Amino acid sequence: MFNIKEKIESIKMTRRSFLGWSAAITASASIPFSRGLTKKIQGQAVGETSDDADGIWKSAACWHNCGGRCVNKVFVKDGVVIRQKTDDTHIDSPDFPQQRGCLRGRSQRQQVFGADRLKYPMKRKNWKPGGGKKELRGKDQWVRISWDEALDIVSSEIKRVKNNYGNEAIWATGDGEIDKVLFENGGCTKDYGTTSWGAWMWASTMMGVAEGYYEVGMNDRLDLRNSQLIVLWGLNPAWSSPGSPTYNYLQAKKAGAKFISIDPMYTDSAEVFDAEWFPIRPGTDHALALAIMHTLLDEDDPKTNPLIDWEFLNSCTVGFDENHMPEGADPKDNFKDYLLGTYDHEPKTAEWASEICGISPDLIRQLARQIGGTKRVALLTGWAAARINDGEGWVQAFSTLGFMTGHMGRPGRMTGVSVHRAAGNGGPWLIEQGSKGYPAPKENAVTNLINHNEVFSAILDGKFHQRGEGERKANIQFIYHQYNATLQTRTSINQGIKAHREVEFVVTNAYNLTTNAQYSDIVLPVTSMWEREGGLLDGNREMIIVHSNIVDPLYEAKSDIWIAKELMKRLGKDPNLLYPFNEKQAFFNELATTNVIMENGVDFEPLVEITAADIKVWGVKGKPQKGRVPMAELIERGVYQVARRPGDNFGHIAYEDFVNDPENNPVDTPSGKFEIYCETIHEKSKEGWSEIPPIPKYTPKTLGYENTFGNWKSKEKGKYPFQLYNPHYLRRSHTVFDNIPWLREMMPSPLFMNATDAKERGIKDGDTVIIYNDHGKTLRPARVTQTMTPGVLALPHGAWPRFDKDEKIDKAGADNILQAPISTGLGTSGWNTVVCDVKKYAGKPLTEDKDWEQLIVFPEG
Ligand SMILES: Nc1nc2c(c(=O)[nH]1)N[C@H]1C(S)=C(S)[C@@H](COP(=O)(O)OP(=O)(O)OC[C@H]3O[C@@H](n4cnc5c(=O)[nH]c(N)nc54)[C@H](O)[C@@H]3O)O[C@H]1N2
Ligand SMILES: Nc1nc2c(c(=O)[nH]1)N[C@H]1C(S)=C(S)[C@@H](COP(=O)(O)OP(=O)(O)OC[C@H]3O[C@@H](n4cnc5c(=O)[nH]c(N)nc54)[C@H](O)[C@@H]3O)O[C@H]1N2
Ligand code: SF4
Ligand SMILES: [Mo]
Repeated sequence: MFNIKEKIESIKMTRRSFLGWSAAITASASIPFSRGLTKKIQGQAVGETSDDADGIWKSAACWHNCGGRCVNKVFVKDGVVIRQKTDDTHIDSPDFPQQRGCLRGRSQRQQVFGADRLKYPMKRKNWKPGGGKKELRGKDQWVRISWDEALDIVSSEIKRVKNNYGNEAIWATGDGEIDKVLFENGGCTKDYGTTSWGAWMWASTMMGVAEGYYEVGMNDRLDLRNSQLIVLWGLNPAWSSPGSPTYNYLQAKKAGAKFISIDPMYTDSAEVFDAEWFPIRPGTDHALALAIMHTLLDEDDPKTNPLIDWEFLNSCTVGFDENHMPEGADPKDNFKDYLLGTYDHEPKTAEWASEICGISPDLIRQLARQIGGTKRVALLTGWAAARINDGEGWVQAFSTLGFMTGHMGRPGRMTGVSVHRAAGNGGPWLIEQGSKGYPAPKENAVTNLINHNEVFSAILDGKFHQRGEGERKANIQFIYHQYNATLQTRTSINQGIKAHREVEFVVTNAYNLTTNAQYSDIVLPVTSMWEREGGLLDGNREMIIVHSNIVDPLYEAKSDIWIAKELMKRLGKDPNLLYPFNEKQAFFNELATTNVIMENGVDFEPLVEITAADIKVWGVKGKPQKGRVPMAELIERGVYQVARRPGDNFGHIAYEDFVNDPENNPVDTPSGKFEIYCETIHEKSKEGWSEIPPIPKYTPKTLGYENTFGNWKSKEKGKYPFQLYNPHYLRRSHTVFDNIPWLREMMPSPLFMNATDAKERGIKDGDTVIIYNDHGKTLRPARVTQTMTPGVLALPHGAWPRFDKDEKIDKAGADNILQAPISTGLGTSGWNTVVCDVKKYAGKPLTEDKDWEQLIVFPEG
């Protein structure tokens, strides 16, 4: 059998060389590392270093939901990975940048070959059908069992729970192969939410703008260089879009753009781009946007001081003033009169907003003048500012600011979401990823769909709100966790743990002892992507990664597909219904059906050239085909990237056709225009949790800034005087990588807090603090800094909780310890709206995360 100890010992990259490498990364705030070295690396062809003549470089998957997508290669010798590198497949240039990995990708080996990999199927010692000491979940001992025993238990539990309580009693979290099995077996309860998007998920498309994932709402990266002013409104690409985006923004900087950052934290991106920083309170952007627009209205003079694009408003939008209202709407409900306070007697002035958002009235007016008075502006936001309770109005207000200033549909001018792995580079994908060709799964016969905020209360209270219908009963007795970290990433962790101790059965497919796995009865060890056949991962619009098998499956790990097939058999179904061919054939199918754009910028052609010999060598079914790159060459390179140059046919100006001729190119709304007055949002919100007005009227956000006061009028602070939010953190991809000691050493995951706030509470940099509210308590070392907005705490997203003995205090700073399980609006995930308090911890100070014991179940013997 595979000997992990030997393998780890033979890994040549030392911890020290890794830290040196990653320190360079963070010091330069994630600008792809030392691009000057490229030429040197270039001279060194694949597998050609003197001491490694018999090894081979392979393209290794980095498959996480990490905000980037990069080329990662590993040097494999005698089945052992001894070195990693990143993109050296072509000479780097600003127009045609390499796709360089970050510190997490670079430490992937520490995950795949970590001492904490799960090795065998395991059972909780006290588990019995029906639950067996359910309160011991998370504390019980683990017993090694065989795959046969494990799969027999899982399948018989599926049958038992289905017979006793019906299919609704089975809840499969995330999206994965197990869904398909359960759908074949009568269905299961599912959950949903706005996860990444916050309020951008639905409110955006309802009013006619893009939601942000496919980035068609932004111009492409070469056009970004035409912007004179780039506003990063809640955006920190250096942390949350690692890979090439920061480099792309830097080209705009070099071309002369000024940067502004509106953010509770002075971010690494703000530093790299030398941005003017407007420190804002989380969840108050809506008020700021209204005040900017009020200032524009107040100061605009079409002749002497044009700040508003009236023509854009007239031709492309409805709802701005009483003369441009959609049919059936009350003219008094127009946006302009709301801004001016005509009917509510509350003009949305800079003074009004300042009290809420914390930015001085003069600075708000300055901001308005810069945005309205600069010709070519990119108004870019992330999803973070909308991952708040009652966030829909912010999405509407931000978009309306773009409409008012006409920064849309023209070179160097754009307003929209610029986030995740395609940040700073808008436009349709230039490569269409192929399909594995598996049959479509059966439709789920169970219609129960639980909002993320209610997943655990549904278990504990036996009911939930089915959107569009009302209250439904729930009786969940079986949780199947696959490919997600639900117990950590949806809502209140403490409530989640209670719920996990309530049901009769919990099973998790995992490769580490994740939080989901810790609270399970059965854990099935899965392979990582490095141990599978290989496949494709799309990156940004210009490139696609082809990754290969790196090593054989470790220990007794099996793929999720293998598990799904075995469960099908045990449930009396034919696995071929779901998987009529093997994983190698699936990889081949994906390659064969991937298409790439042609020079004309319109048509697509097959990417991969396949010969009869390739098909024979692979032992798969298929036909030879012409394509742009021979199959073997593509697999060796591990990436295909469309070369770009200014003036090529691959550029993108978002909404250009609509803005040029709105009548003939309507957007997808009832009016065919961008809807400042949006009846759809209003109507849909009635099916959800709280009513949203058709225009973006400011209301205090549930658990937002206003809730830090006991009395808003007298400005007396309340029980929980701080706001807290969760930046996505470079040490992790959500919960993934949090177990890696190297990364723990690099980035300590502190609580970021303002220096004046800290001083008032006697907290010094590095002190252990306790952060608490009604939902939980958590500890962290404080990072005391002037680069945080006063009154605001930033707790990095994704740490795995680790509790003290009596399970009262989490020591790891797991963000959802502090989250309230509530839904607002259309069912938005409101993670960045939390109120809490913080004080110096009176107990034993924390040791550094890097020194914590790893969660190893069966040490190598
Ligand atoms: N408080 C708070 N909560 C948040 C956020 C926040 O900002 N604050 N952000 C939210 C956002 S934007 C998102 S996208 C979500 C992410 O929420 P999740 O998707 O739940 O988080 P991940 O940590 O990415 O979970 C992926 C899990 O899948 C496992 N895994 C990886 N590969 C495989 C595989 O091949 N098979 C199996 N079986 N498992 C595999 C990993 O080990 C990991 O446990 O979190 C959300 N939650
Ligand atoms: N390193 C790393 N990168 C990631 C991820 C990860 O887990 N780790 N996750 C990826 C995923 S799935 C997603 S969805 C994206 C999310 O990416 P984003 O939505 O961009 O989220 P964040 O990176 O949390 O926040 C971006 C910036 O917004 C600021 N911010 C937070 N709240 C507010 C607010 O209310 N107002 C304003 N103005 N600013 C605010 C934060 O300080 C931060 O600088 O990140 C992706 N990138
Ligand atoms: S940004 Fe993502 S894909 Fe790229 S190296 Fe880092 S973790 Fe891997
Ligand atoms: Mo996300």
